Amino acid sequence: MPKQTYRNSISRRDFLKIAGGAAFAVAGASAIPQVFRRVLRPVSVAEAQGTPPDLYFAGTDGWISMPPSPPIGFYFPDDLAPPSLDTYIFGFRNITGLDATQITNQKMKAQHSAPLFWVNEYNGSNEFRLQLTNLGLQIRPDLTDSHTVHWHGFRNIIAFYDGEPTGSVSVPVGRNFTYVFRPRDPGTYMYHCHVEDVEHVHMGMTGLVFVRPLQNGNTSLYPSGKYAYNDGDGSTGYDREFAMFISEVWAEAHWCDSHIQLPDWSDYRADFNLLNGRAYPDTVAPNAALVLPGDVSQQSPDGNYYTVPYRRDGDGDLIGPDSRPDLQYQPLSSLITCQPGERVLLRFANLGFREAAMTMAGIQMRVIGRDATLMRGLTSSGLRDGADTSYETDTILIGAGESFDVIFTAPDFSGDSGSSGLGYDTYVLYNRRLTQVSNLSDGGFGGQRTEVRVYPGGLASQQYPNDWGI
Ligand SMILES: [Cu+2]
Repeated sequence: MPKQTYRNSISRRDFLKIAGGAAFAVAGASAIPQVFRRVLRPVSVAEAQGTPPDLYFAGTDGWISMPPSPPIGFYFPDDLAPPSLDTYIFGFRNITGLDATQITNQKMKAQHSAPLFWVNEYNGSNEFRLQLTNLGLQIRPDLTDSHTVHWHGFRNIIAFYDGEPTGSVSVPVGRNFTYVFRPRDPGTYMYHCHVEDVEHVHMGMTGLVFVRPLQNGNTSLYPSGKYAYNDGDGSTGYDREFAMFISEVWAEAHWCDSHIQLPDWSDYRADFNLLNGRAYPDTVAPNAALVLPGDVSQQSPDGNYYTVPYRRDGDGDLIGPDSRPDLQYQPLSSLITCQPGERVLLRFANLGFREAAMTMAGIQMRVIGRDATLMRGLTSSGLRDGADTSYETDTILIGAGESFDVIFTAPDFSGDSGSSGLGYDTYVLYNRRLTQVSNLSDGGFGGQRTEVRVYPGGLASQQYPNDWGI
């Protein structure tokens, strides 16, 4: 679990004594004492550490959209939010391939959850490099916090790249730094900023990352050649994969951060419960992804993407799905699409502060990995080639900081388009802790809930995780 750390420069309490007041947030940058102004140097890709990075992320603040809900005191919707948005966040953005002006434009354009990314298992030469720049917080220039990337559960980290700020470097406002990883253990992980981590994690600097196994590409064990682990027998082979990142929004804390107030974290009470940064029904809204033919800016040398390429405009800003422009900064859908007989991998990770009971109604899931570890016993050889400890269930209990990999086989299509005439069968995936599927709206549904839609056929193969294939 995260632990409290110290601020590296001036605390908010100290700042309030100096600057004295809440009018500051709306007064804007001109009201900032000179000592707090930071001149952003151009932050194009740094060459100082040698090899250019595979991915380049920015840390900043921003605004997102929760589903229509009754007001939560004066905390929600936030009265400072831009039109159609309602919740203040801190977060990351993928700025790979943007020029210096476009990068500077991304201040106050954070997304939630943080960009999903993946890397290939280390094969002796393919180190993975992630550069991070800190654009600062537009709404809170008084908060001169650094940011880091901490890869939670990563086994082979050296302290220099760990991102825990008391034991490694962190990235101050206007600076950048390149993390280098040799990912040796396939599986599903999460990452987050480790500075002021209760706050920065909860505010949105948190996302999912996974490591693809060396076994990938071997079509003799499973026809797709896609695997969750180096299983040796194809048991973790899959046809489609979907990230399911669990996080929460406590409206009071988010309002406090936009209004220069300090939330009391011992009062924690999440109002919205999110999958991939959205609360139901927004979880089943489309992806805002775009794979550009010939776009190699986010591809590894073997042609694999490292992250989902989201739609961007000429300024480098994100563009939401056509039908839901308000989801501009929550680009990843949680809708699961599949065809009968296909094996579907779900990668769950939880960086909310509470346990979730994710339940698939009517379809058995097989847990094939936990905490980036194949569900198989360790033998004296030091390999995970012992007893099969995978198991079938309809519910996984997933605590904060845990990850689960599950595979289910898509059931037969009923052959009945039903009264809805939609042309697919629908199953529900939801958090059985019923307070965590509510977003306070009439009917009591919302929060951590999405759907599995089984189509009789006609889906295209996936180009990226969570791709609908439609
Ligand atoms: Cu941070």
